[in-house]
Order: sequence, then C-alpha cells, then structure tokens
Amino acid sequence: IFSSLFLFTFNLHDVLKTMTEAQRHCRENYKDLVTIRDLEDLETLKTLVDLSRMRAWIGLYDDSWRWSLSNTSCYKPGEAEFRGWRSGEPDNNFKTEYCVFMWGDGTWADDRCPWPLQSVCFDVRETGTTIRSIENQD
Ligand SMILES: [Ca+2]
Repeated sequence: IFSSLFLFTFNLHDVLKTMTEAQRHCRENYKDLVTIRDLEDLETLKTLVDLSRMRAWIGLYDDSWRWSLSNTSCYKPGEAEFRGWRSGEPDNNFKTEYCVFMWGDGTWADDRCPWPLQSVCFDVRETGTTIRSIENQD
C-alpha cells in the first residue's frame, strides 16, 4: 500500500516495445508501467524525464481505461481517475486503440497496443529522492 506520500521513480525506456512487451519489462524490472495519479505526478515526470520528440507507453489501457497497476489499495480516492488526454483524444481512431501513450508535452492519446513505442516504467519508494533513469538497451 502506498499513498501520495510515497515517491514514484520514473524510468524511461528508449527501446521500442509493444505495450504488452513494455508492461512485461516494467513488471519484471520495476513496479509497473507508469501510473500517473495527479498533476503533480505529471509535472514531476515531465521534469525528470525528457519526453521531447518521443512517444512513450504509460500504464493506462483497456477500453475501460484502467491502470496497469490495478490494486485499488494503491490509490487514494480519485487518484485512479486522473486523466491527461490530449485534445480530441481518446478517439479510438482505428477502432482498436486500447493502449495509451504520452506525447512529448505530457498529453495522452490512445493508440494500437502492438505499435512499437518507447515506454515509462515506475517504481515506488517510501522516502528519498525521485530518480531519473534512462536505459538505452535492456
Ligand atoms: Ca487516438
């Protein structure tokens, strides 16, 4: 169980992966594909990770838009409902857009899960400094 008192660490992965591959990689090496609970999380992520000129999978997916980190005890009321959609998204443009990536400006869009993109994993720590980590290869 954690709350907003717990710090997230964000890990950007440049290696292109499908959403399923990215989710597996994050779960094996970190906590999960990133959960974004509020504007503070979003701003922290944008500050620590250079998202410019990239598109990266985040942990939101499924036609009901649920977080990859699904344990409800991990969220305070409302935190699992935070969304940062880009204007006009989600549009399910290809009728199969059930995964969500983040643009360089931090806004989100739905897209096809098999599309190879970068990804952002996260971990949770109780105290300490939020760490920026970039991996160029597995
Ligand atoms: Ca879309």
